[in-house]
Amino acid sequence: MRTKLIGKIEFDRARLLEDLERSLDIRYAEPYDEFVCGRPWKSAMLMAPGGAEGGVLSDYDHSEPTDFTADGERLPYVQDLLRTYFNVEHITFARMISLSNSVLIPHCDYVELDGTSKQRIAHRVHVVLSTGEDAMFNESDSVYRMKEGEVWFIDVTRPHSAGVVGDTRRVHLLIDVADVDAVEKLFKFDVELSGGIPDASLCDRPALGDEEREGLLGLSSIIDEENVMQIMALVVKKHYRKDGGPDFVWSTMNEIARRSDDEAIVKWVANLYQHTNIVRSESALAS
Ligand code: YCP
Ligand code: CO
Repeated sequence: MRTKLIGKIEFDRARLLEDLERSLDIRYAEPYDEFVCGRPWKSAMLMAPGGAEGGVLSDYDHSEPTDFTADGERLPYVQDLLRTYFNVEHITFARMISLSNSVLIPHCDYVELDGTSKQRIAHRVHVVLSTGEDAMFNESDSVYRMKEGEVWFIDVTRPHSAGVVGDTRRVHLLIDVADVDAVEKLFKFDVELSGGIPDASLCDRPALGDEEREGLLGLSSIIDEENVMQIMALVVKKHYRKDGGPDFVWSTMNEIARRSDDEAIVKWVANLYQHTNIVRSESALAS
């Protein structure tokens, strides 16, 4: 499913705020740290097969119907939202994601999955519970904002990244749903699918100036294996605010690496790209 806006949910703000407050006490997992430049990407599993604990790639008994986990039980309003607006029988996983002061490396997901898993989590839906001006999303060369209450399909097979370039605690529900013959069956609200990312959601980004570009490329003189993730963070953050042209992040990182004349850095960047965009295997980063 290509990325698109599905519709909008009206929240009961008082109840939402109560759950957001409660969610501060959850012990989040912090997976995918190799994708993260900044503070951790925090994830709490709220629904899973049999209500069992674990991450998306854990070994679940998929014959069990999806149910709320212990963390899911702690958030009564979020539970209500899921039951009221979704046909929960199609949900495989629902997670609460919290992000602040952090950007993710542009990457593709599902690359590690086989055919059966892809059926179970055929579509990725985001529900925006809490966000701000400094919270953005990137897909290919576009940067856009999902607003509070909006429900989106995200095509995670395309290069994408999330970023919160300030202090906002951005909280989304991430819902993985099984393949169905008609997407309307997934939802219990008025679905009005946009064609692609609506223009109104796109961020207006001025073109990156020549001096800024040279400044970034000049990081080649200081890049080393200890600061390469910080340099990645600078490049990704710049991408959220300025339009640097096609494939800005990876072409800039490759050029910084090339100019550094450091074989180890060139390899490091190439391996990171492989791991995050092409094949996901634990050994890809080790070499
Ligand atoms: C996502 N993909 O795009 C996740 C974040 C890395 C893998 C962490 O939401
Ligand atoms: Co992703």
